[in-house]
Amino acid sequence: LSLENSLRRALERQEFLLYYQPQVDMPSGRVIGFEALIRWQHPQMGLVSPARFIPVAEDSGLIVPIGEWVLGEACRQNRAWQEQGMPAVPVAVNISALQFRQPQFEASVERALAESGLEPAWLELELTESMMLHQGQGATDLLDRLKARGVRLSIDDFGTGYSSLAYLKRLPLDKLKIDQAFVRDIASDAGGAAITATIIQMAHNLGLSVIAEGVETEAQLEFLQAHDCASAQGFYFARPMPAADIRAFWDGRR
Ligand code: G
Ligand code: G
Ligand code: MN
Ligand code: NA
Repeated sequence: LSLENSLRRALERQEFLLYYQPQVDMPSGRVIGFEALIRWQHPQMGLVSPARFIPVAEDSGLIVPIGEWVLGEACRQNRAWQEQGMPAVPVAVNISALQFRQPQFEASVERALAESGLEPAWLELELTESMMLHQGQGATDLLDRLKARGVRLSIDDFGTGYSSLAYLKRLPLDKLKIDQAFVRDIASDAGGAAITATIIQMAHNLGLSVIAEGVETEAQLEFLQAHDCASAQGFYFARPMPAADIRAFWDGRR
């Protein structure tokens, strides 16, 4: 059976699950949100990495129903955490370019919110620079409407998209996520450090929040704090983990 065919059946067989990776405030270490990251528990292959199946899902169009499932499940889980008494924070969901271009995308966001009862402010959509590049007025209007609803908008992998920066002032964005490649190079490469510092500064100047991704070491953390980066995500703080482990993680931090 091809990966694509297995993928096709995975939704109905409920083989997907979401892991969640905490995002923390610096220097307090307070949890300020979670990123939802899909995993595929295949009955024979075991846990399949999204790096392997997301490209297949994108090429086959299956990313659309899969992405709709992710939106619904992330909203449902975040609402459930709130009902269990955890402090309300946003859950960030990765959106594929193909999913974003579907006419029903906005309706799928609304459905996820309505079915879960989650307030829009506790949902964050992770978009990419390349998605902004080829989009016209329709996409700007769509983002304006989502923003007016209270949904948060961030740019994932910021700095890798080869796009013009003009969209940053045109679109109603909330946050830039500094790509892990720059963060990884902070200690070893003057270029990585310079780019990271510049993105932080630019975000401040534009009134956007900024988060560093892929933080793994104390040295990276120190650099980020010295450059006023207010939040971070990475193995240094926590790996992505199943929803059931998030409660314990949170309790251990209070
Ligand atoms: O969590 P991990 O490092 O395995 O993720 C690998 C890649 O898969 C990352 O680029 C991440 O953005 C992407 N990814 C993870 N979950 C989702 C998802 O729900 N939807 C989409 N479109 N991409 C995802
Ligand atoms: O493309 P996106 O930024 O959504 O990808 C997130 C991916 O980064 C996930 O696969 C997640 O598992 C991975 N990730 C998260 N934190 C770290 C980290 O500290 N180091 C590395 N190498 N990968 C990380
Ligand atoms: Mn992401
Ligand atoms: Na990223």
